[in-house]
Amino acid sequence: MSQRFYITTPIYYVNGAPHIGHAYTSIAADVMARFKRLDGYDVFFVTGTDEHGQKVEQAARAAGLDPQTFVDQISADFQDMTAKMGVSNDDWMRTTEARHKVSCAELWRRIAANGHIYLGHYEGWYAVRDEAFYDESELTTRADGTKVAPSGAPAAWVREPSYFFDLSKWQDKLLELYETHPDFIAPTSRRNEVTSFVRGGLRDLSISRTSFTWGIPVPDAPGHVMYVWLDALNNYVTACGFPDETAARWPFWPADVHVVGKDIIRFHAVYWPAFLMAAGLPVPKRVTSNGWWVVEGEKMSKSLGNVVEARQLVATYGLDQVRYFLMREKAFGADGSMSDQAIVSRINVELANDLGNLSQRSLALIARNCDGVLPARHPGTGTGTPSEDDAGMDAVAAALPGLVRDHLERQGFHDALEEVWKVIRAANGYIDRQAPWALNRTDKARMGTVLRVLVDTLRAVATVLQPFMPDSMSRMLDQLGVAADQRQLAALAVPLPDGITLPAPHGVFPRYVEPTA
Ligand code: ME8
Repeated sequence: MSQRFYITTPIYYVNGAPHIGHAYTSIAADVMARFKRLDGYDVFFVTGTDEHGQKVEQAARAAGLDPQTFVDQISADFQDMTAKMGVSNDDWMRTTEARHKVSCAELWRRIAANGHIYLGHYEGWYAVRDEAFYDESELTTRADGTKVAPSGAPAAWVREPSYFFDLSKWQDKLLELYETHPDFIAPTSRRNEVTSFVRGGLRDLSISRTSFTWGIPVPDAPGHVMYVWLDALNNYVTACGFPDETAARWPFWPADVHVVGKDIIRFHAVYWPAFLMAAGLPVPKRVTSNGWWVVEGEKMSKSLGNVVEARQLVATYGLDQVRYFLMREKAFGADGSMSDQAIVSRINVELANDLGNLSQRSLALIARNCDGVLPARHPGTGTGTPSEDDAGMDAVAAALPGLVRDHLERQGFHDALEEVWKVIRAANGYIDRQAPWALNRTDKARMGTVLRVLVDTLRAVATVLQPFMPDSMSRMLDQLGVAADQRQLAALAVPLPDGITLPAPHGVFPRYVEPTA
């Protein structure tokens, strides 16, 4: 039986419309999920929406809608965006679903039964925008006297009866987890940040609210709804069928990777494993955090009017082009800035020129000079015999899947693409040196061998690029004569049959030309 792999994205707040930041995290998780499927894993990939809490309740009120109607609309919009980004999720989790309410009530009961919940009174600072509690020491005071969290969210003083989780008792266990599982938090900078936060001491956490009602009721405690982060984090086990441990998907827990933005690492790497340990459940294997996208150097904000809508970007540049840009332009954990100029340059230089032209040039020569029949490598001695240059090209292509796998294991999307482009650049060097167009007149056997080396290289390239650009690579593999059931990484070990007829080639990546007004 194949190995299992469970990957998640954050579930997104439905207080506003989706934008490119949400799309980015989901596409990154999608590339991982698709790569694992290609590598023979049994994959479970979950994304969805986070629909409870004060922030969502306030947004519904501002829209003049009852919360359920409001969240239904926005969740549907997120789901539409997710599908339009080519995200191949296996489930769509919504925290207002009945299955999730059952799961949360059971998680609460288990944590309580193990003695980790007590009733008290919360008095302190709360930022609704972050749905987070803050210490006075973390806040700054504006000229008008308002307090703001490090994220810039305004904080208000709240005072209400509340249930508490004994987070303060979990410091040693959490530090032991980080110590014994060095890959639990990535990248390293976030790991250090979380470790020092936990070393600094933890306070018990308020996990119920009584001042509003839009949440999951605390079992046997009228008036209390669960803290939205306890509810939200638990979506990851709900999706596996919790609390039904005979559910088909239960064996996927614990998750292999939670992909999250750097803003929410603390919730995933501190609160979440503590809740799970308190409930007697296994903790996830890895929490990996992506950096921030800004637009032409500016933070995206409604007031600046520079919020990039993912579907709009796709309408302008094409889906695979946008997916490629997002994965290529910056390292996953780092921040990066997007601009039209940067996108057009990636499309025209790397996709249209480096890869598109290479494939078009190679395939057009086969169409023209070989009647569209895939040439065999020349078997014996003589003019077509493989050269050192061929062997070098083959070796570079053969090493590619392993290199890409190693980088993706650490969410090194941009390094993986750099490895692919090294091979593409090497192949462009090879075709220029070998000049198969000239060989057509002087040495047909040698031309056949060279074109075959190029097709085999392009096949390796297109195979490993499928998770990044599924549609375009599917078309490229069609043109290379790779059967639909021969597109897994393992299939690269089996050579393409000699003598098959290739379809007429057509360009996969057009250059982007600014539309004339
Ligand atoms: O935090 N650049 O939901 P959320 C990159 N509901 N990524 C960005 C981004 C940007 N500019 N803006 C947003 C929540 N993101 C909670 C999560 S999980 C149990 C609950 C991405 O709608 C990034 O991954 O605020 C970030 O963590 C996520 O969107 C936050 O989405």
